[in-house]
Amino acid sequence: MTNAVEATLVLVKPDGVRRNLTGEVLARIERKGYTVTGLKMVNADRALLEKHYEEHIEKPFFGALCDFMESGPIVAVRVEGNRVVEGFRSLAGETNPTAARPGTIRGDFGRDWGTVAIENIVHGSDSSLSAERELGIWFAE
Ligand SMILES: Nc1nc2c(ncn2[C@@H]2O[C@H](COP(=O)(O)OP(=O)(O)OP(=O)(O)O)[C@@H](O)[C@H]2O)c(=O)[nH]1
Ligand SMILES: [Mg+2]
Repeated sequence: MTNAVEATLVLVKPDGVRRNLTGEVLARIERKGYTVTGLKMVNADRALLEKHYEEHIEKPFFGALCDFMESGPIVAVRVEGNRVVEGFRSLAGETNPTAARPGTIRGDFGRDWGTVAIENIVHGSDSSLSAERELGIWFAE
């Protein structure tokens, strides 16, 4: 763990965009003191998602995860700050929104909806290596 300025990839997933939570997510990032340095709306296709979620391709939920991520536009955000990778994961909360603590994005706005794919509003890179890789995918020129 270093304390240098770093960047992370945040995605407001289709459920977050549909529920008009994009502004809420951006506000929490900014109020925490992180800086938004890139922002775009993307309709992800399967090829993009296979790159993004390559670690999950063999998982039984992968098809449902892709269907969910293709179900509407995604807002991709590049965020900068000291230890922002860890910091945003902390703002997001646990993967499962039922278990995520109140005060986190997933804990305050998410719940289980009975769907195969867990709808949990946001994605945040899980390491600075993942962040570099994922930013290259979503913000490639
Ligand atoms: N149905 C189901 N979906 C899962 C499971 N594990 C992960 N997922 C889905 O796959 C996504 C990626 O999983 P992970 O990378 O392990 O979780 P995460 O890092 O908290 O979530 P992301 O920020 O989206 O990468 C999750 O956000 C869920 O939508 C699972 O056990 N069952
Ligand atoms: Mg992940």
